[in-house]
Amino acid sequence: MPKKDPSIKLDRRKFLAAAAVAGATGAVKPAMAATAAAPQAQLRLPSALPPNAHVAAAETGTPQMPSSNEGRPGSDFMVDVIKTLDIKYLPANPASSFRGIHESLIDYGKNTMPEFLTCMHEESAVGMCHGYFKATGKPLMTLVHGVVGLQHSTMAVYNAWCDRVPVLIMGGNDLDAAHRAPGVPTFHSAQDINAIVRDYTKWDDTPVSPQHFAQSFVRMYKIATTPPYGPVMMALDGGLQTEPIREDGDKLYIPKFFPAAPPQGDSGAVKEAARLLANAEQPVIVVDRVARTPEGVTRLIALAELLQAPVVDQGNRMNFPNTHYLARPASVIRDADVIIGMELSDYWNTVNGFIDNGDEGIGRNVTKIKPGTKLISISSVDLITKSNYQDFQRFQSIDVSMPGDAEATLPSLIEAIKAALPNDRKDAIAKRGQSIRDAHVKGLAATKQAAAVAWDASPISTARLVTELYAQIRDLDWSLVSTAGNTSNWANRLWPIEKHHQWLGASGGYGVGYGAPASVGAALGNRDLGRFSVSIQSDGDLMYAPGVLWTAVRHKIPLLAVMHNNRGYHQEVMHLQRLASFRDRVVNIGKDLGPIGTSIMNPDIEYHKLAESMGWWAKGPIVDPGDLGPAIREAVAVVKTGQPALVNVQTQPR
Ligand SMILES: Cc1ncc(C[n+]2csc(CCOP(=O)(O)OP(=O)(O)O)c2C)c(N)n1
Ligand SMILES: [Mg+2]
Repeated sequence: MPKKDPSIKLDRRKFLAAAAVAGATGAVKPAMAATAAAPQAQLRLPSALPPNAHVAAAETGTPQMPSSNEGRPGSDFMVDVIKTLDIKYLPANPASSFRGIHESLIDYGKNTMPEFLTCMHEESAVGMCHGYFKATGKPLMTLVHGVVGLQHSTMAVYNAWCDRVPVLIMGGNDLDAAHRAPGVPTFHSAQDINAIVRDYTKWDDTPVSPQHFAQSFVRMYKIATTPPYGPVMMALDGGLQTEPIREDGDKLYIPKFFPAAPPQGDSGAVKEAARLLANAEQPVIVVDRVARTPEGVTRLIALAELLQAPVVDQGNRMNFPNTHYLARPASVIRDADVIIGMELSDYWNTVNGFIDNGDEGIGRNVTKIKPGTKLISISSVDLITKSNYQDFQRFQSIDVSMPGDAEATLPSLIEAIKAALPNDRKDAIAKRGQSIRDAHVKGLAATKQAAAVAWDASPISTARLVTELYAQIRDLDWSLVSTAGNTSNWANRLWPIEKHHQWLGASGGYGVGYGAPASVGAALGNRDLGRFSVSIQSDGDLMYAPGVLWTAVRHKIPLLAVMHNNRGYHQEVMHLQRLASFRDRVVNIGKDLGPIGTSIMNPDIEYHKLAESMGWWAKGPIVDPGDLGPAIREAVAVVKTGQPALVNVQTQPR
């Protein structure tokens, strides 16, 4: 290609700047018209001079156009790279720092694979990616505005990190200080935007050439989707997106992606763990995020049945059917002589109890297990610990510790246990199973009895809320995508949860505001898989970023959201009440039901109207428990037509 005359470029830029000024302010037009109409001598000076290009850019924040539009834009090649990976959607809030790739995605890429979904907050976009992955096992990508958009997204990124969920985040950034536009685009640029999320992402990069982008995009996809999964970050320079590609004789290529095999526990340690488990009198299996896939559930059932050992499911995924006779509550660990913990986010807190406030007001801990109990761990979390954020929890000494992925290690562990099981113990093991079966049946009866307490209360009891809800969805291929707020875990205790997609787990980092966006993201995934999505939506959680309700309607995402509207931040109510009692004081409730700063009432928020205003079918407030079943039935019928529906239910605190 012949080299361009730089003076021509300059003229073109000047022309564009003038055009931008005319378009943005209208201030130049009259002066220009005057120039055209009147001879030089009669030119009257305006009372205020029109802004020059520099001032106009600073005032309007209109970023510069690229130096040339000849040749292939870098961002078109980026789209080619992105399309080699199986990324179906791109939930994002728009921003100029990624306008290059945005334009390429929707025009050159025809807005498919990925399809842009309009979000109203970057936290909602990442939360949607988070929920979508848990429903489908496929990662999504998002684009955020460098600095401010990324700052908005951070809590959701932290939740994904703690929950071990891959999210591909790309942030626009204008790195070149000599060329970026002054004013807003410069406020929104940083030397290293990735630093904002570096402590809670698995990897990040800032590519400086199209080829670098291709390598790094495939690399970030691979890192994010290799267990332990996690969010990854890429800063996308504005110039790299918008400038035409100069190939300099080298042909660009796109590396092929092959998934990596997950890491397994060391074979010697697996044998040692098997020996301990096979010879244990009372082995207990504790699981948290074991089942990355439905296969994980099958493998866990095989392990539990082989050992006839109780399984305590800490519930950050659906790991084990709660209808299985070996499903037991956490209290069973007190009798254990061997405990195997798999993908536990908090091993210390599994075997120790922490009493808030305690005798001295600073917390007290008690052991929950017998002295001498052997502890085994398989966890991939050991492979990605970082220093700053304390999600690794208190240190727990472990007898046999295997950094590795539990689901992937289960087949070799099962084989090793089969080989280690002494023949003369087989009867004792079968007997152990029978006594656990009896305890399971008794436990279920006790749970049902507890659920009946205050059945007719108004506001409505949380047990009744989830029971009425289940009655309306039981015959569908339902998926409980989120339970925001605290409904005393009733859904997981009362609903038969047997399939992997029937319970997607919680936020990971306990950052409130996850429930609404994650449930919309999960519902999107479930929509394409033909499942019926249901969420229990708390009031506090919804109000962090309710704009995601609009996204659900705009993109035709069916979801049944039944509200646990206890008109407050009840978790915080309890913290303050408890601490005030400890200090021999009565907590100040002002004119509300909860301590000052914890109520969401006076006025009560009309969530049904909020949802309606964004196009949802909605009903409420439901105060009489007798009205609940019929209202949910109506909502189910609406969701079956492909729309979201919300039922606003006033509930007991938890
Ligand atoms: C981003 C964020 N802000 C504040 C908190 C502290 N917090 C923990 S639970 C909670 C209450 C949430 O209210 P809601 O979702 O209505 O649930 P409820 O406790 O009422 O069931 C709050 C504010 C948090 N965990 N995350
Ligand atoms: Mg609440």
